[in-house]
Amino acid sequence: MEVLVTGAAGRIGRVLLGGLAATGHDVRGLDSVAADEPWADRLVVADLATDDAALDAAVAGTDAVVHLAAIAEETELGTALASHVGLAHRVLEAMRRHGVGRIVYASSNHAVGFTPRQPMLPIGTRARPDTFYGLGKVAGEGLCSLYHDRHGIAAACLRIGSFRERPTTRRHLSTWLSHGDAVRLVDACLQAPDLGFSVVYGISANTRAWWDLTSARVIGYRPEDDAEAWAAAIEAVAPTQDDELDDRYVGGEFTR
Ligand code: 15L
Repeated sequence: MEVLVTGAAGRIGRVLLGGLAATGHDVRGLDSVAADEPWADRLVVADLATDDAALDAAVAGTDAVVHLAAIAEETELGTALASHVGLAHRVLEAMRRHGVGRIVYASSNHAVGFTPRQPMLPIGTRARPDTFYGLGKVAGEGLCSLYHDRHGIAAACLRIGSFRERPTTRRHLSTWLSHGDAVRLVDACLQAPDLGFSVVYGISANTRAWWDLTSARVIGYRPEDDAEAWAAAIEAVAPTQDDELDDRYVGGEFTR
């Protein structure tokens, strides 16, 4: 498929650009900053927030957009809404103009972060954002739902956990998303024949997972990694007071 990745020079974008290309997709990227990577020639450097011409040129002719571009941390409310809803709106409008029928939207586990920890959290649990960042992601998911219902754009909203090369904290033993599984998850969203509108948790096959991966498996996600391989090393260090506080809610440190 021809795929545009926004935020391609970011932490997740860099992995996806290489990973999706390796699985056979024809991938291009858009970001406001350059990346010194082997695929730099496929990255357009432009400001998604203001550059209509660059956005139109990047979206035209693609089969799907993976929309990652956003500020991936807590900000004040106006900035969060501009980042998580405003940018997504610009992307969805460009997709509508150019007849692009599928979006993969980088949401976050922080959309439900103030949910108390429990053995297995279904995807249908009510939104419980833990920050303005999480609230922006809830609203971004709502925007994808609107464009699905109003314009027929298929959408996968990924409530991404802890995207890291490897897990490093106790919480990561449950929330880790490996680089390889991130590529597998996005690839499944791109290829699912009946995607419709879908919200899924984005984590690896962690033994201690507390987010239910059923909706992700339905669209074809087959995770291969498990944070448990690092459990002994992580648990060899005594838990800190922060670890204990982070245990109360699924959003961990964002709820402190
Ligand atoms: C996120 O959504 C953040 O962007 C990332 O920095 C991590 O904090 C992650 O969630 C997490 O919950 O570990």
